[in-house]
Amino acid sequence: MKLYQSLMPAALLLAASTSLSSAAETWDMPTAYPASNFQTVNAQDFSKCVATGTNGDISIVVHPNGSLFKGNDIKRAVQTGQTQMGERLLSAHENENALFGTDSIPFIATSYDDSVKLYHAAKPEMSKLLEEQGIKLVYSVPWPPQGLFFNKDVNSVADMGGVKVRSYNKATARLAELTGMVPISIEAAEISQAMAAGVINSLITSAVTGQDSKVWEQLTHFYVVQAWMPRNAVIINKTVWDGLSPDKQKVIDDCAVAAEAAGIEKSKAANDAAVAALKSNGMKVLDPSSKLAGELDDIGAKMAAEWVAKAGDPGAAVLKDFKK
Ligand code: PCA
Repeated sequence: MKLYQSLMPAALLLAASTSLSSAAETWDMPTAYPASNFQTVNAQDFSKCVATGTNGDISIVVHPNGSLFKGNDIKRAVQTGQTQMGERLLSAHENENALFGTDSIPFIATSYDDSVKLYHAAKPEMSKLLEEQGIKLVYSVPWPPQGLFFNKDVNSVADMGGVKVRSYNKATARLAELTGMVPISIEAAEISQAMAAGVINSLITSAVTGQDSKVWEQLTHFYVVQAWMPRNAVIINKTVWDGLSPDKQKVIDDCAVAAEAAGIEKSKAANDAAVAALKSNGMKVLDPSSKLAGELDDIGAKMAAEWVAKAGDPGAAVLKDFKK
């Protein structure tokens, strides 16, 4: 009787602590792009992978299209713990540190293979920067190469003068300046509205974001200039991460590796489908004239030099590693 009595609370305690440590948690994951976009579909697949791997202990709810936080607010929301996770275009934070803009240096990495190589060269330094901000980098997936959308023939930089273009990071804004365009910062979720209202009449983005924005309703030309391949990064609040058991951290790491590989394939397929959609909706999909391509090359070289000057030794080390 005595033994039974003394064992009982321990057993109850154990049961209670077991159910506590395996209590199901629900996390938020805001993103800035539509539910049907390949980045979002990939994030949903990642969420399923984590749910399966943790036997339902961690459910990640993806909130697409800026519905929970606007793109520009997602990184800070993760950093301050307003959300556990989030997906963000890190190059939009190049003003904090040039390293965040590594993927948007013009004409450096314009193929998927090179994008992966550049990412791996930049990742250690970028992860360190993020950790200092209380954020852990989980995975990252490149957008398709960036092109130029207009509502007219553009055969040289002179034809771009005065055009109002949507910018989404420092590189898009700088490219606009150097080509005589007027950059206007607009969230992806608001592009269609801004085009319809005449706030912008040009985009620097992928065929995919052009398709997502039904760009053919206002614009007519897509120039395949392959400027760069910016990346979205899925990030997690470091305190949340540090509070996880090693088993759960491993599930997330494994799902992240799978998401990076699958994301690249989704990005390629989405680009092909988007180019087809632009054409079938009557848009001209064109290579730039040799004059335009040459002028953009010169501007790209200037921007790359500016980036190197800003990024200093860590930036030079990243590019050296990428080129070897
Ligand atoms: N789409 C995103 C980033 C790059 C891209 O292709 C956007 O335009 O916001």
